[in-house]
Amino acid sequence: MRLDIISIFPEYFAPLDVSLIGKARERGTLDVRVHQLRDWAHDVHKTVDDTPYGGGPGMVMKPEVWGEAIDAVIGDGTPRMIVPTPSGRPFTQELAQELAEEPWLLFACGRYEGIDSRVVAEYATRLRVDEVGIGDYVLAGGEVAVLVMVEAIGRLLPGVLGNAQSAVDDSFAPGSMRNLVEGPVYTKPPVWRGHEVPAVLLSGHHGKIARWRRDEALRRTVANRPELAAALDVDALDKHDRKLLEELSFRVGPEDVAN
Ligand code: 6GU
Repeated sequence: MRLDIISIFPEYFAPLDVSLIGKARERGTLDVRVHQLRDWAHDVHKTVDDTPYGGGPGMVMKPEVWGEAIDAVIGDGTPRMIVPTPSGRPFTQELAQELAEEPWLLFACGRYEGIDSRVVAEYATRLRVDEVGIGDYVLAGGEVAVLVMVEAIGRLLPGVLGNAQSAVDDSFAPGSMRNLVEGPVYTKPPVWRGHEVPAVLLSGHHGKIARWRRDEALRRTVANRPELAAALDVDALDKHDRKLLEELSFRVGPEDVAN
């Protein structure tokens, strides 16, 4: 997969040299190219922003600089373009999976109040363009969001994870224990500072271990992600699951209307 990133802070992407993603780059599974947007600004100050039409706070990134940068980076190619912004569609495991199947991605990182909207309008006539956000909070710029997305996408590429099952078991992976987060994990020693590893995990009884793991996943989902638990498919739950949810006084389904 080829990955181009345009930003006024290329230094933000140093972490892509390490760990799984760094190894994938060394092997050639990932071809990451980070570009300095200011290379396409022509005035002495390398200006990339200007005041917003209509007034208001902050600055907006200029379309001409972005246009030249994107044209130079893509040539006559047609990458899928991602514009990180808190107002974008949510980045989910499903979108990560979809993007992992693309041969070429281009990330256009905005700072300040964002990029002049005509840039997306222009490239949407030629490329598939998505504005994407990573959660309901506001970052100072798209760079960290792109690191998040690249890591989520990169680990799904063939051969990037040592153990292919790791991605299959992910909390939000399609078809896993869908809509359940993962439960707790333990390693040696069996007792640490008086805390014991749950005995069932040492029992060697695979059926009981699987059941226990599912129970713990359900408990944690109810505690930490009640909106996911509420959306569980009742028909996909067995008697044991239902009993556990009953014990937790948790009702699957939409919240009752106030009465
Ligand atoms: Cl993609 N960018 C910024 N600046 N803030 C965000 C975001 C992106 N996603 C969530 N918050």
